[in-house]
Amino acid sequence: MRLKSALIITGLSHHSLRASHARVKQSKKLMSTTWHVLGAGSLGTLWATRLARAGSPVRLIVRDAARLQAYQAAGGLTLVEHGEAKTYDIPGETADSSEPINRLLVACKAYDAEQAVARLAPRLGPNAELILLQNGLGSQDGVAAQVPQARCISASSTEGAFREGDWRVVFAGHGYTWLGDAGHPVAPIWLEDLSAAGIPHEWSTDILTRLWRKLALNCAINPLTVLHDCRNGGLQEHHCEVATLCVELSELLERCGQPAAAENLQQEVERVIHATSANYSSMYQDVANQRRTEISYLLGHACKVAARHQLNLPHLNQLEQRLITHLHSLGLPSD
Ligand code: NAD
Ligand code: KPL
Repeated sequence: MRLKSALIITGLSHHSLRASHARVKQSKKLMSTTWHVLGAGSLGTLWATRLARAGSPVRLIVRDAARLQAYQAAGGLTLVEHGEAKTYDIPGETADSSEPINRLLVACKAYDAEQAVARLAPRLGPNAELILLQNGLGSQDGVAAQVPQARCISASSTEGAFREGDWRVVFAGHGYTWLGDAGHPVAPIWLEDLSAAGIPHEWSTDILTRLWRKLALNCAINPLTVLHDCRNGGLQEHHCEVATLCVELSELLERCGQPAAAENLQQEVERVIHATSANYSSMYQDVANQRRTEISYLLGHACKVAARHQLNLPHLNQLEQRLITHLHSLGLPSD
């Protein structure tokens, strides 16, 4: 009714209104900085499709020419949301393309990030910004060292997505993404692209604390779900083991200048175990699917930092050894 009266007042027809919306979207596309998305996996697809849907210019960077050919044959990226699939014909390219990159969303796994970004470094513009979606810690510093001229923004996300097939991703869990730059507290203007795309987010001035807190949660839960072969809820039967790890993780967080990340850690771990009791942890899923885990950027990173601080954390070290042995027994890498 309101639209109808607006059309009468402005003298516009439905057709010309639609055409003018399309023109606004098109001119937004022409004016805005392109989002280059590296990695057509779960999170890369989740971000690329929502940004493209909102009219932001997006280009997808895939591994090589063969993948590019396969992508083009598929006709775009498909996002399945609330059971409904929609395909977005986002232009694709490889790292060898020549177009400069000013905004890069790094959406590969932590163990691929440094090398993938190094290949793109020659294409980065003088004010380039990188958004790093990797879980855990360690890869962000590795990436930043490859591109000292660029601004690197880290992200910590509770959104969930999984690949249903090539170029097809299911939006499985609504959540939130915190973004921040430990060296520079001012928020970038492109956060408005995220709002327009309906990507729930918040600028964080303590992103390192958030990343450490998430890392600690992952260290207390994920390896044990693999070793006990259980869902997150199964850890309720291993209460003492979880509690002992939380004590050591809190000690580590305090020692490396992250006391806020240590606050009520055990309580938070127990809350997450309860709230996600029916789920399998991401590490459990990686192992079950014979995929490489991000161990080096989670438990491995925690143990490495503890050693650097000459902090003795026997249970955490023992957990790492048990996990490495288990991964080797399955023929999976432990780095
Ligand atoms: P994924 O394996 O689904 O996707 C990664 C993609 O990157 C793959 O398609 C891979 O081929 C591609 N890739 C790797 N190297 C590349 C290169 N050099 N050039 C082009 N493409 C390359 O991984 P994901 O689940 O999207 O996870 C990405 C990161 O986000 C991880 O650190 C993960 O822990 C984190 N994360 C994921 C979720 C989730 O729900 N999937 C949630 C929160 C955090
Ligand atoms: O983030 C997680 C994961 O599985 O990676 C939770 C659910 C918090 C368990 O550590």
